[in-house]
Amino acid sequence: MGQRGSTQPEARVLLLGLDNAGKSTLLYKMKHNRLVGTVPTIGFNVEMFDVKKKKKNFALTVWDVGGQTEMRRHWPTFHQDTVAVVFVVDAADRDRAAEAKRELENTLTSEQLRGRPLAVLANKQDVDGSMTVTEIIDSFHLRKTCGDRDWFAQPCSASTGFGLEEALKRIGHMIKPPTESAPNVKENIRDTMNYIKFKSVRR
Ligand SMILES: Nc1nc2c(ncn2[C@@H]2O[C@H](COP(=O)(O)OP(=O)(O)OP(=O)(O)O)[C@@H](O)[C@H]2O)c(=O)[nH]1
Ligand SMILES: [Mg+2]
Repeated sequence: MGQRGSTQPEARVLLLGLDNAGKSTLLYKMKHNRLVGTVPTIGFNVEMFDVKKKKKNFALTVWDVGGQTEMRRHWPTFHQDTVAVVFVVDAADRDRAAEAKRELENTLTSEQLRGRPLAVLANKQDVDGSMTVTEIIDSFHLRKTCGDRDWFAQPCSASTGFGLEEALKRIGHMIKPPTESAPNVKENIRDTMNYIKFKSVRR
């Protein structure tokens, strides 16, 4: 993360989804346009994207949190100050669709995420026989589950890059720019680290 953007106000986006969904692959492909070999995330990764909206420059920080079962209980620690959720689904893994649906629904019950916009990314579209976006919208009952919040679902492939630029653009459209007085990226990341440490010590 460079110094250049570190004094910009931050809008935080949370990247969630089951283990193996492709979150980290997607994050690095979006950031560096490179396919990076990943290992299961224990903890989180964070990357920053410069965004301009309504003549305001701000930093979109994307927080990619590990999706393994034992990591999921830490997800709520990241809810505070999140302006939008991006939920990544492994569209090639039909056997785990019900589990992904359950975790998404669970996440959306969070008080801290109430009314926050949601993007559902149907990843691994390069794999033959992957679930289509329509299948995911229907089988996850997304229209009902999302209720009044802004949301969209989009096909993508973190491996090939298909759909990622559009997804980032749509996420940018969906969120409100942070106010000038919002904490900057550096302060926010430091505060979040302290908050996470505090939570884990108290657990
Ligand atoms: N074919 C294909 N494979 C993908 C795609 N995206 C990710 N993968 C593969 O899926 C596996 C898991 O990817 P990760 O990015 O590590 O998954 P993750 O969601 O970060 O997993 P956790 O960190 O455990 O939560 C890796 O072998 C990736 O190469 C994709 O779009 N297509
Ligand atoms: Mg990961």
